[in-house]
Amino acid sequence: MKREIKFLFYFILFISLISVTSGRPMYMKTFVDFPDEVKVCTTCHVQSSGYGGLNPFGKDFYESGKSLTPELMQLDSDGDLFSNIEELRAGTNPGDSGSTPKEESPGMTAIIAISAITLLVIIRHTGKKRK
Ligand SMILES: [Ca+2]
Repeated sequence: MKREIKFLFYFILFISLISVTSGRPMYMKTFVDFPDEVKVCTTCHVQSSGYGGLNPFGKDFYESGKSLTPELMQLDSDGDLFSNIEELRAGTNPGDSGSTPKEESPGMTAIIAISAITLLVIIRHTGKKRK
């Protein structure tokens, strides 16, 4: 009985090591120019374990010869209205329609520009009244 338990322990350890080392880090090199958020298995797979198959981007990536072709970059694999290149640059998942780049807000530059224009209009207007 002890021998069988020992065998089972080593078998499970062996299987665990195989599953850890059978990851596909070579595909991660393809995404070297993009944020770390997309250098994960779920960029192409449904699950991080690799089970569940490929997501829509993973299928398109596979069909494009496992490389980031210009055609693949222009596609919107997950149908969320953002192209794959937009999503990869933003660090969102191009294979998950629930993961999208955030809408850009006007930001401080626009607020400062509007304030400066308003201030100039007020100064000109009050300057004309004094004359
Ligand atoms: Ca998309």
